[in-house]
Amino acid sequence: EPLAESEAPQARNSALGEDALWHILYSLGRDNAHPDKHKCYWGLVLAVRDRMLEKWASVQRQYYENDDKRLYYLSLEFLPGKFLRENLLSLGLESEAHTFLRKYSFSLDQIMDVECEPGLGNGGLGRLASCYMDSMATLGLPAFGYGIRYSYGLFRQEIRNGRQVEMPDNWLHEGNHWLIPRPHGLYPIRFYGTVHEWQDDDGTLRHDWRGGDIVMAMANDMYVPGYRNGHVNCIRLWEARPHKEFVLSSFNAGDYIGSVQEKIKDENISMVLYPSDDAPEGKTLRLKQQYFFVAATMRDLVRRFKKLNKPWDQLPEKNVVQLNETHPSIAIPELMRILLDEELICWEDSWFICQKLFAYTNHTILPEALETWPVELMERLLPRHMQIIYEINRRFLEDVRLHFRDEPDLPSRVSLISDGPEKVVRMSHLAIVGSFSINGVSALHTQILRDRVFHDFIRIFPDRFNNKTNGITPRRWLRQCNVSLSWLLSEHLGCDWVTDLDQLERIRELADDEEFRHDWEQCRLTNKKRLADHIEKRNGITVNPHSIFDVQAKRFHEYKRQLLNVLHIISLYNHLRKNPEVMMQPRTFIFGGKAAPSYWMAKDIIYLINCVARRINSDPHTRNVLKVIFLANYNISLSQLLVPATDVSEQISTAGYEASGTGNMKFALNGALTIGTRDGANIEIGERVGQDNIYLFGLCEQEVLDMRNRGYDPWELYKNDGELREVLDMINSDEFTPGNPTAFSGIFNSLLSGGDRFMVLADYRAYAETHQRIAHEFGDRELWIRKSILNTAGMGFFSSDRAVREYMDDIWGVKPDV
Ligand code: 26W
Repeated sequence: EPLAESEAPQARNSALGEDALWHILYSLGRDNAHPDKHKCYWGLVLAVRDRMLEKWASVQRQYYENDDKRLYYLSLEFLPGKFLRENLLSLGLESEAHTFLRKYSFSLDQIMDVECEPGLGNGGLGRLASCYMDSMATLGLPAFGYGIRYSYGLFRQEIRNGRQVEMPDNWLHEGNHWLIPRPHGLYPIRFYGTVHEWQDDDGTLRHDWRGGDIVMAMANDMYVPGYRNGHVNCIRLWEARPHKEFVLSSFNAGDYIGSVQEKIKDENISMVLYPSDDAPEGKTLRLKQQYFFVAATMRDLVRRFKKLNKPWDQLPEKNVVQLNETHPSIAIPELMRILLDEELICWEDSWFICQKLFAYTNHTILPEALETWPVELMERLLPRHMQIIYEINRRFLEDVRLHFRDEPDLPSRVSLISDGPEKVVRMSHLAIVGSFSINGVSALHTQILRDRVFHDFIRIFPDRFNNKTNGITPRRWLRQCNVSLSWLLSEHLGCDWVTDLDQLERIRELADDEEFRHDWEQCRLTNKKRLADHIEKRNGITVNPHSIFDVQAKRFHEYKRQLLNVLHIISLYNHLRKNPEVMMQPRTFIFGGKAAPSYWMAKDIIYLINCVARRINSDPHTRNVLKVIFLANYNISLSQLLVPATDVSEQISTAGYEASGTGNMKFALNGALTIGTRDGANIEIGERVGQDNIYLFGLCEQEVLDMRNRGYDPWELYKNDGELREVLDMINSDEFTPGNPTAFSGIFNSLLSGGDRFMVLADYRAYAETHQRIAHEFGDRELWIRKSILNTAGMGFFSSDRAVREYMDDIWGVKPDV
């Protein structure tokens, strides 16, 4: 244990292990005489949880006593990863846990195998939410995460015959003691129904939303301890339950079994996470999920505020709501409905409160990912909200017409409702109009929002837009996942870097120290061997831990260009076959990631990688220098294994498309060198680690636009670049799928006749040349390790502690309460 255990006295005096044994018997009802690893795991969980709950309860009391302003972080996705190790670390209980486990001859690693990981998110956006929750607790902020307790998280990915197969992720099948259900005080949530108008005594028109279906929202709480500061926050995940009175209606209707079944369907709302992170599915169930969790959350917020007995105009002084993407933006009309219809506050005051309460983060500029909902659906499911949205829009457009008299087209461009063949509500416009802050997630991304995506709104609300470059938590993404490097860092820096990542700057000078470089390389090798063992076990393939570990791990999407990576691998393979005598730097290319189940092109790319891998890995001519590995079911746990073992991190999206990226930060923080485009946060990583220590290549965002405007013809590149043509022709033949020459014609066509929307071929040559440089420089061990150290040294800025502090100071106005 390189880091000091918490000095703070534990409220619980008994040893952790004693408590674990106690829980095995009295909470789990199992014999605790000779606990196996499952019992040890569950016992430990409960013992750790006790300690967390004590702190949580006192922190909640403190929030009321100090009348703190509260932050509500609303997100349809969270990806916390496994809890046990993280919570032990944060609470300073690691060595106590080791002592307990040693008695029964288990290691913490073995015990962690028992835990399953909550996959309550798709990728970047959900993981960011979890990193931020960690930082908020570590900074001691009065913060509350809110989301959905999906019964099934993101599908488990299996690879069968080279193709992705989706399996259900029944993560709760054994129960989960990290999650505490709160079956008392459920909230009723309404859907459908009608709006009744009436006049009150002084003639004001009032609205009442009545009838329809009621679904109950039950809280499940997940706890987030700060790092050794005694602070514990909570993420409240809503679960749908049938209304308790349903039996009565079925009785009246006569069809008992039928009505019960009907009502059980209500639970479907929180059944499963939508597995798409590109194009939203315009499905009723998805909108129901959004409204369900938002309505329950706003109930919680209003309930807590009412306890304070303060006038309504102080709601935004005591609360702030951060919307993670537009997914929870129905919160804006929902709060309007509560204020107007239930609290009988006038429109102007209600709107004033709303606009001071909400802040919105945008995470994507892909036009197909911008959320819209058909007016017709919204009118049926949420009739009162649709009325309110129309009224928000009417007043907003009136204002726009007044201020921009000479721009008659502007109102229709910024309207919350778009007139197409089908009228839809543009959720991003709703979020912008209803929020006091709108932020992008990297400098480039925010600039693109200003210049292109939300250009009209910049002129209407110039002060609302701001940048908050993403960050990652150093607790999970260095201290926890890279124990050997953490030891080395703490040996030279002390332990403070864990909560003050700028301290890493101080290892810059050690890059010149030969002994330090040696130790650095040993740490990296240990991690690479661990990954090699895993690959051997999972894929049955032996990889050389001294080869370059080149990793691309992220969701599969055309814009992320896993294709560019495979095209290059195939050309390396061709080169090797043609020149069997040349010496080549041994390389291991590793892929991980899931494709949305309905995204056929992305699934074809996974198939291509697996076919290429099969071919290359079994070719005796190239076996010792080139390996291609696809690791199935990429998730947080697998990421924690990959990140510390990576030499080269692939961040090669078409410039302008990756809002930020956060994987890029994890790899660089652990000493990987990035090969990347000038996209998202890659640009800022380059500025921090130094241009000599990153491999940026290819078209920049402006060049992508220019080239497209000039008329980009991928066939030209096909004709002129023989090496590239050979690779493409192989894909368009049965080379990798013997007997089936059309397996990849979809891919081939998208790159050529389809116009190559993501400019894969345009960047190919620059990419291949950059890889050549990398292979060369990797061979110079002193040079490479130096660069690796300088990457870690420069990454302090990308701590989520920094990011959260910026949100706190510039947007939220909340203060630490520790
Ligand atoms: C409604 C369908 C849908 C679902 C999720 C559309 C879009 C999304 C997310 C915005 C996708 C996402 O995770 N975006 C990623 O967010 C990260 C955190 O800010 C960024 O680092 C990534 O660049 C961005 O792709």
